Amino acid sequence: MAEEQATKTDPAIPGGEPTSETTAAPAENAEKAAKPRKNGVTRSVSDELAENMKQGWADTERVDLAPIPQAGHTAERRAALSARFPGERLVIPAGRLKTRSNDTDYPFRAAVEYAYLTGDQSENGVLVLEPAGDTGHQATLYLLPRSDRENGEFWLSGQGELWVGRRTSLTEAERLYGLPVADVRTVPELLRSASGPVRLVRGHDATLQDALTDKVTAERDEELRVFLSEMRLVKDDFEIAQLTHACEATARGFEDVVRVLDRAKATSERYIEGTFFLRARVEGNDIGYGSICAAGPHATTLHWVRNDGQVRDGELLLLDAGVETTELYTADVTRTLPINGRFDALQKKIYDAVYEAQEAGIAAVRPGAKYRDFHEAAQRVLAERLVEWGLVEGPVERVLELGLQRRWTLHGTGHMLGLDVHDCAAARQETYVDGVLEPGMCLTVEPGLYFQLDDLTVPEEYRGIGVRIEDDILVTEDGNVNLSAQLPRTSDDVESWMAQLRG
Ligand SMILES: [Mn+2]
Repeated sequence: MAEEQATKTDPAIPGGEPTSETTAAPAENAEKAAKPRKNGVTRSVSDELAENMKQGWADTERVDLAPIPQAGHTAERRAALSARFPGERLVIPAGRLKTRSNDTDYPFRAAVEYAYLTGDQSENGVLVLEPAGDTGHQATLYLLPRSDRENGEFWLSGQGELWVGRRTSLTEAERLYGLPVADVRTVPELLRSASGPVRLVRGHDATLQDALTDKVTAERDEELRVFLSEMRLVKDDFEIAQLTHACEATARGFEDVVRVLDRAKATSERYIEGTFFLRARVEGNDIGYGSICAAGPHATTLHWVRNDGQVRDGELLLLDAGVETTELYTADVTRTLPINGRFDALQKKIYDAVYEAQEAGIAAVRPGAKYRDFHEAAQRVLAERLVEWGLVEGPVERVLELGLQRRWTLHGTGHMLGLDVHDCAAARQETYVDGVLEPGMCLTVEPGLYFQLDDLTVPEEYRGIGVRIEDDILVTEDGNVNLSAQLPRTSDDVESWMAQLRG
């Protein structure tokens, strides 16, 4: 009933013309708004109220905006993209809100390709590079404009500014992002009527994919996605500063956790998850991935994110967590901590072996080295220890050749890091896994040993112990820098750090 009344009393609300593609976004919004929203209160709108709500609002346009700090970098990234695809129209969407349930949405996170090329993070945004001149492109950013006061959208639509907050105006966005900005509601029609070759980053915006369905091919679109992934293998100065900040904030989050271990013991692993999340939200945008807060045997489950277990003295806590900055770059750090502050003899033996493997891995990170080198260096150390401990029959060369150590090492030793925790995932094998390290690459080195609770091939005392140490390593001109070195790594340093924090 509220729905009917809202649309009847104000026929100008977008959505009255369902055939017009350019009003698709507001139409959805108007539909949403017309439903009872928030507190289950239904709204009926008199003509007098509708008229009243149109007036008496101050002009809040900002003319004092400076470009975002990475505006120069995003321009360079767009130039590199332009040079790779001359004469082709390139469409890079931010993505849309995803429904969580009924009228609530998941927190929005812009597609990394879009954030990387624009520095913007608005839902529904689209970057279009139109061929211009002989080889270049004209880039235009398409965004949802500020809510219309005249047609009531700003207070009657669920995505109106009164509900979700003020958006930047298109003119403000031009100043912020350093490129022309236009109304995103024109994009589907623009793409439908355009001629010439087009490529789209798929998977983020079904409306654009529909609009381009006859013009794009999966193969050509994949080439665009691969290029944008490979572009990000080498980080620029802005990105390195972001990753550095992400690691610093993450280190503070780990300290927070150590300080509340007693409260975690009184509750559950959730206390650790919540504690780290608080740091991530206050210093950054979010956590970069689901925090793994794995106490005791949970440490042997690689992606333990249920985090609902007990935290007990005498066991280890494997904490794998990262703060994501406001510009969406994430750290990815793991420490394995004795919950009572002291490793026992076996825990220390296993921990020290993983530390030694990580040291060997980090030492193999330098420009010109093969990407695979640090993994192989770390695996060799772990295989040596496993043979030494009598858990697998040597010689070490045989173990490595057959991969027998992998029963307990389980995963690769690292991955690229950046806007995605597993960054550059679409890069081709020859540029990533079979590639060579270059200055500006940032990757994790994270060996581990995991003895499952039900592993009958190891002595009982090993079972239920899992250790991983993970740091974020930047390749430099002459070697590497450990961006997460604020956190201790040796077993002795971990113990004294914990003692200090717990006072
Ligand atoms: Mn990792």
